[in-house]
Amino acid sequence: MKPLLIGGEWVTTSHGMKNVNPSDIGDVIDIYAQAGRAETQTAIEAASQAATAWGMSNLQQRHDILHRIGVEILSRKEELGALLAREEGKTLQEGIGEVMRAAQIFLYFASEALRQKGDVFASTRSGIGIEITREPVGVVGIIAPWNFPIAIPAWKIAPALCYGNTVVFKPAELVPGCAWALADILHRSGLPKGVFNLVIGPGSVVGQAILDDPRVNAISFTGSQSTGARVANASVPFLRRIQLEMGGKNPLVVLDDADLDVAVECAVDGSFFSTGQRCTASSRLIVTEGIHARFVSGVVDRLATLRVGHALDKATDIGPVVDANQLSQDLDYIAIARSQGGHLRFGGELVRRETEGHFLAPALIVETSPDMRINREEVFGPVASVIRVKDYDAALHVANDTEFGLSAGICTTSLKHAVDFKRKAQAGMVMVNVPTAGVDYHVPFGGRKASSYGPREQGTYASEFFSVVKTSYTSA
Ligand code: UN1
Repeated sequence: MKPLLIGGEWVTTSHGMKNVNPSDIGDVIDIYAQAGRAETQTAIEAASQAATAWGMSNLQQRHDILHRIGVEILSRKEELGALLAREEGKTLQEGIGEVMRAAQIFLYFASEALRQKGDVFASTRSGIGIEITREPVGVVGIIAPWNFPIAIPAWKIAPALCYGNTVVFKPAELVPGCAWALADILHRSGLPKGVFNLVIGPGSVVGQAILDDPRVNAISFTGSQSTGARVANASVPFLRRIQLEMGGKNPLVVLDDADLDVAVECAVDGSFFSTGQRCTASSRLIVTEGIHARFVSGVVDRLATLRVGHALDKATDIGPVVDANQLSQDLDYIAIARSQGGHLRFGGELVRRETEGHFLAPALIVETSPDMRINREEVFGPVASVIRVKDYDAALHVANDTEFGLSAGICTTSLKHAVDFKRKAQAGMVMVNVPTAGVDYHVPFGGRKASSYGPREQGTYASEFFSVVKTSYTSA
């Protein structure tokens, strides 16, 4: 059984949980010790004890540790990528790509540790100087989702440590393997005891203990809207700092003047790669009349070339759905879309392979309208719907007609429409002729409306969440 990491010690508990491979449900990856409320509180106490010293630690030390972590992750990318693919169901290639991204994030924040800077202002009063500096927030609770088992933890943990905070990390229950591997690397990196703690367990126990604890000064969360609301409600009484990344219902607009190959590739990648299990996935394909027929048959032809199968099989393009619950949610949404008048144009059926896994053929639903549930609620699977519209203005209107606002894409060769869409899309990220999903690691990530709350993640903008500003006035 793999233990928890609390206060710099590996800790076992009496309960363990199986980590099962979604490509082959007979394959148990390992058993992971489950934290209860008491272990979580011990971890928070350890992080709290370690906070002052780590907050004052020198930047060379922080740089060296983050650098060491990044280098080790990178040097083990095949092995960790295979573990990721085995526990989450991403293909091996996608898994290795994600591990490389996690490594790059640690290396990026290793360098950022050396670039902590402030401002100097002249005062309105004579003889006084003003300095603006940034200081750590303290103990940060990190609650991560299952769909990026190493990259999302990395993009929360690396800036937290870079800016001098200590961490209590709760990974998603479905993916303890990558979380444990990451904790093991952090444990051997030279971090002082208690600076990083790993508590694995259910949200109702471990997550709740983090929410309830006033010693947790900030929480960075990625996951569902309903859990995000719980994080927010639990944090208000403490006036705790929060950063929430929740769902998306991201539009990809395809205009008549689009390059057809680019549009098909953007749609297939954005909607179906990583099994569509990305909050940045393009789930609404909004297509103008003149290209609609060519675009739909282009996507269908491309989907027909993709193989759904075991994540570790080199021939696989699309891995399994993460678990039985998610699979039944995906199937329910396909059924709901059909019952509301959508036509299933491709896929949507269970696929049988040699191993028993949650394999679903990517589903393309056409003839849908913006008010249907399939176009309003996040599915989080390999399911995309096509909405036919008259022209660019109608496309823009439909694109923005959603409670979400994470990523919005457009495929067009018109500079006029591209510029207008960049300006008017109500989303945190806009993509022109690139997929809505698959972002760089050195620039801000986040959305608007019901998708996100609080400062952006990633890049230098991460410092807005992971540090607090101090304004000092000095008269000599
Ligand atoms: C990406 O599209 O590269 O949970 C990243 C998610 C997002 C990350 C998407 N927070 O899917």
